[in-house]
Amino acid sequence: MSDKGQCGNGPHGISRRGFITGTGSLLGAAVLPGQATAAHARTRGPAAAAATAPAAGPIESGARVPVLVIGTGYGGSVAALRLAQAGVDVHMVEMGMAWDTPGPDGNVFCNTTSPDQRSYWLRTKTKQPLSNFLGFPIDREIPRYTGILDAEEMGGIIVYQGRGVGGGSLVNGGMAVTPKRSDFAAILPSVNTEEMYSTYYPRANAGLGVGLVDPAWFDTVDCYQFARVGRKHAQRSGFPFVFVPDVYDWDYMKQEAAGTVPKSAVAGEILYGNNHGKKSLQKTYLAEARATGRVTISPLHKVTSVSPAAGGGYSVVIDQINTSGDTTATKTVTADRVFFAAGSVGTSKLLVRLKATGALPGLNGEIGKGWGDNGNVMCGRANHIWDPTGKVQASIPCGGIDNWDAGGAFAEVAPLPTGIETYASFYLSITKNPNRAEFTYDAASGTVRLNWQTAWKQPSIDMARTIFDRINAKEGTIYRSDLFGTNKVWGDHLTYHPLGGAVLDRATDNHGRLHGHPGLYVIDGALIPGNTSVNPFVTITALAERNIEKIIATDL
Ligand code: FAE
Repeated sequence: MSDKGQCGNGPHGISRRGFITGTGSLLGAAVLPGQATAAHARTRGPAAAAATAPAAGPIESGARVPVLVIGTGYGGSVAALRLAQAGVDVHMVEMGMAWDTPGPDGNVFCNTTSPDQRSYWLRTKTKQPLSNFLGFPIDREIPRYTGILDAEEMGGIIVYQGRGVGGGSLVNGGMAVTPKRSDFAAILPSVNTEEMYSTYYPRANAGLGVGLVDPAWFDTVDCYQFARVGRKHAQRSGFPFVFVPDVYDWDYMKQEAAGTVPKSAVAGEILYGNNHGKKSLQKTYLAEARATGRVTISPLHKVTSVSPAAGGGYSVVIDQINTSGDTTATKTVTADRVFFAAGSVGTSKLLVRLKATGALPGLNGEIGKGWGDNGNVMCGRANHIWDPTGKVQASIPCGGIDNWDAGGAFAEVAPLPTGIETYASFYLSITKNPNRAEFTYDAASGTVRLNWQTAWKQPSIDMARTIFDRINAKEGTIYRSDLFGTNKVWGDHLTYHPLGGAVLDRATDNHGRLHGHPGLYVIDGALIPGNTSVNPFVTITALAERNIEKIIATDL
């Protein structure tokens, strides 16, 4: 692609300077986007080059678009790609940054062990999921910036979410798990399970680039010693250990371990982005969507309102923000159709406020309901000195302990990539926690609240204990109590997997069409009623594939 094609005036007359402003470049005008894109593409391959090719530029006030998608995570990316392939022009609006330009250190993303301004969304101090080590707090001060990971405090729970073009795919562990059929059928009974498993899960897995670790390599490599210890302890207590697929490029990781390419997972990169190796949405669905020439993206733009427009369609109000989070412009555009893909919390907060304030009066009473944390709970175990877990740990988990049927918990054997030997085994459990919370609008403060209570994690703790109490008894080991505070065993204050708030077949019809307002759709994790029994993004993607196919066939 020529320099002009990448950075010159686009079809809508957007200038090079306009593109830099719109994307929230890390270097501002110091590095031209063409240079940065080329350098970045060299390290990430051709698909990445397509993904980072600039779109036409940020949306302009007064524009009219056929389809506007709010958010660029899994649901939004699937919708954009399939609509574009069907010949529809799509504009995506994303509140986070583009994450396509290296910072002064030459990297787009900062490392987990040295968080800087790029790490957190508008915070002056990091809010690390593991807040302590040996009981000491490890959070540090950072400049306030539109960083990549949002630790959103919603009353009784901190909800971690990715912010930027690619949504959660920028920060997550890439664990790409298809649930067991029977579990899916119980969670979403209105959806045809046969169709999901024969068509949409395979389509999602192919689109995401899902692959499995090579078991022979896993058995020998240093960076998965922690996972082999996890497997040994699980099996000795009679629990099945299962390999879990991932979107990380396993061949690349082999080369990292061999020292022949720049390290990412093996260097502990994960929470604040992976500079190499991970097939985030920027490299898969969004790269394909952009390659159609029909999809444009406005980063650092936040949707604040959607309401019926006088002449038909919907009037969408968008705040353009700078990297300090300040609004620099407020734009109003009109869209024939709007897809809510702002993530479970983002979509729920918007819809609850729009219903309560009368902007979308036709929404039904199910809006804001059915929210769950996918039963997330974390814990660590202290191993004996003869069971070291390794100084170098690949940040990408690749296995889990399945006690879902007997004890209601599926636990991923997670890394603790500190760079030193900790003798700790660390786990994120996904449990069958039945508690569900509701978002409500507080008119006095103009904010949306979630009524989740920290105590509602107790069922998750009990279910996780069905695994770890038995392993500790068998191994003669104990829980670590220094990772989430002093004398605190359970990481029960957070979730990585928010789900629900605009549940399928309740707040919407059986394909995500919002009741009461034709042309408005929900297509993200908000559709799923609080739990997927495993890590959720493959299910979010597969459901989006199913719904968008129907919507394209019948509504457009
Ligand atoms: P999501 O990916 O969150 O995208 C929503 C997008 O909308 C974001 O980019 C927002 O910035 C943007 N947005 C929100 N509000 C607005 C607004 N008003 N205007 C404009 N833009 C807006 O939604 N899942 C797995 O399956 N496997 C894993 O290994 C895994 N690990 C995780 C690790 C971490 C640390 C975290 C935080 C999550 C992890 N997840 C994992 C969860 C997964 O990333 C999440 O379920 C999906 O990203 C949700 O997809 P959605 O499309 O619903």
